[in-house]
Amino acid sequence: MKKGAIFFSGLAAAALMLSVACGGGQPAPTATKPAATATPRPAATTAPAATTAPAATTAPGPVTGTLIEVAAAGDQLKFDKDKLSAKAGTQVTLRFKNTSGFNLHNWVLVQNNTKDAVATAGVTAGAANNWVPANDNRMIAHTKVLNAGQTGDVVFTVPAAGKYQYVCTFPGHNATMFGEFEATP
Ligand SMILES: [Cu+2]
Repeated sequence: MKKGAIFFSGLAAAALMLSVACGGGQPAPTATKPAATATPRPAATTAPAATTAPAATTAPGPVTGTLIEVAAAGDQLKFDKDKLSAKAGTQVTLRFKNTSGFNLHNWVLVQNNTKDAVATAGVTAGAANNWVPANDNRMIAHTKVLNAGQTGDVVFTVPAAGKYQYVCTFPGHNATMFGEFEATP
């Protein structure tokens, strides 16, 4: 009896040492980590896909977020407002009325002090691309080119607080047809 009990406890101790040596406790915590980080990822990636849906139009559509209106100053190569503002991070529907009787115009929101460079790149892009460059990170949002008398919307998220510019990139208009866009905190 005594010998057997010692032998048994010796085996139990050896088994315990083995399980410790194998690090039996380690796989459990590492297995729970990926499960915890995997769940927030799909939720975060589905959100931007849904917000990119609204596109620029050549007719007034439903308003998403705050409506901001701007127009051409009649037949002048100018906007009727030289300053616009909106709260950073909010959604806005910018509605641009081309009140001209004959001029074509667009409304393009760009990084500060880049209006002329973006307009030059827009000329290269051509009429088929609404006189705006493709995939240009200086450009934040833009309407389509609107014919005389047309009204168009573009829905976008206001960028980080700071100063930006808006400009018409139709060839030859950017020198006079622009304004300041302030994203307020
Ligand atoms: Cu114009």
